[in-house]
Amino acid sequence: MPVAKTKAKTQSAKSSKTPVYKNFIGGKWVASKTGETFENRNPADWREVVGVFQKSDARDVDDAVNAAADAYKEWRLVPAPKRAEILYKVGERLIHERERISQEMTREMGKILKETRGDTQEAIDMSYYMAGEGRRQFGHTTPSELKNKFQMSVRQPMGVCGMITPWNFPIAIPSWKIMPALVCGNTIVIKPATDTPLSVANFMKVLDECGIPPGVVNMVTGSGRNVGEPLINHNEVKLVSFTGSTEVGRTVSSLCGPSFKHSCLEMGGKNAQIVMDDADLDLALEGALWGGFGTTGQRCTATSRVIIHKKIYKKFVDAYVERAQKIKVGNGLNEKIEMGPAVNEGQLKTVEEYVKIGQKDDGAKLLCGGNRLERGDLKHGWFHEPTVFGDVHHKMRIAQEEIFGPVVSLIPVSTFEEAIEVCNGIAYGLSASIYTRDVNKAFTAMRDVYTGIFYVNAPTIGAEVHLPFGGTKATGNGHREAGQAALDVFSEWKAIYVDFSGSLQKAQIED
Ligand code: UN1
Repeated sequence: MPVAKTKAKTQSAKSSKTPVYKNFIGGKWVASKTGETFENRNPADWREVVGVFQKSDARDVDDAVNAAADAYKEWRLVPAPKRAEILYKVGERLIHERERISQEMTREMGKILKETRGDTQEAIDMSYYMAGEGRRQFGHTTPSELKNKFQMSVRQPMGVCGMITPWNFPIAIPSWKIMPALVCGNTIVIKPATDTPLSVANFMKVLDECGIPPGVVNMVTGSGRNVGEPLINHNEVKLVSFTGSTEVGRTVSSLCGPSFKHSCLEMGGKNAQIVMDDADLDLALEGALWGGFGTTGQRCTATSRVIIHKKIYKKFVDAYVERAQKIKVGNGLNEKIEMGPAVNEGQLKTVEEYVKIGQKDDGAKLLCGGNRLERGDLKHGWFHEPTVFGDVHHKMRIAQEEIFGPVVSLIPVSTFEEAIEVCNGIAYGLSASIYTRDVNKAFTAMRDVYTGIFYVNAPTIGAEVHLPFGGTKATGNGHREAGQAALDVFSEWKAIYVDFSGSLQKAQIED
């Protein structure tokens, strides 16, 4: 996912009605030591300031990490089922607050209400799922090779976890990180994306109201340079969990490397949906449209490539373009709207840049879209037409690089083998899918496509919280979020041996 860029500053004077949000440190809402703030504007209408947030620096990070380190001393000793009781309450409270939180999320980052409700739902699902782990977190017991010796493995928490979260899933992704970290007994400092601090502030408020002890969860808002980096570099931070661009992920990894600090990185994607000649074409069409233009294409899992068998290429492409042109673009608070704006001006410019690259450098065929939308009220937001390129060669830049916007490349192929090769022929490995009625092809693709997530007869988006989420190659560094896999990120195994023989027994040594 590309780096967040700050929104345009066209309205400098703050209205007295604009809410001001503070950092959440040690159970209190506190102003930044810098005394400075930044504005969070609505990408569907940037005349609206959604809120004013703290422009924090390393001093605020230090306060937050110290609060988290202090709280860790007690929190790690709270029995996991008791920790989980708070998580259950959070799930319930989020259900009650879902509508308000989702409306505010649409206002701060633009995706349509149905999707922000889904985003909040993911946080609810994750709260309940990880609450269940309060009574599981299973380890192993196993027989010893020696007499009168007992052995087992247990999970131990790690301490203060630093979290850096993106703007495209403003509450779901923080929940993927916060909930498993909490149930394992860690404490947290989170830096939300500068485009979506309100959703994380809402999450903090819910956690606080549900009885999270002071200091267990802390939020510091501000830039990557002034908050993110000091957080990553802080000695007391034992692990950094990051979701964002591959470029920033590389920096996170290199900052963590020298001290062997753990890092869990979720980064870019360039996901493909394969449509075979025997596919249910209507189903494949619905999937590719939803996967390509849902969330304005701003998902790591977005279907930004559709690999289509030549036999059905023309039929599929005609239908796809016709439908893409009909997508209703506008303010996501209007229930009739199907696609919202880009999150900010920088993101819109990236999309415009790639449209040029597609046409001029790559020489692909622009089949529809390609322009910024500026009619009527849309001129006050960062809107772009759903854009489709046809006859795309898989090596073209638009088919290789993550655009993170409503731009889809349609790639013709002649055989199933070629489809798999093209699907795998990119730097990333997050998600992919195949539409086919041939069970042999489906199973072959399940085996041979090298991604962290794979779908059969479904789009590349829509992962559920109880299965591992993440990818291969430049998408990740070997970790997975969500599911049981998340416990491995937020805890460390300890193997425990208890010798009750009363004598020195030497493992592996013959007497
Ligand atoms: C992302 O794209 O950054 O699988 C997260 C999905 C969602 C999560 C996407 N549940 O599409």
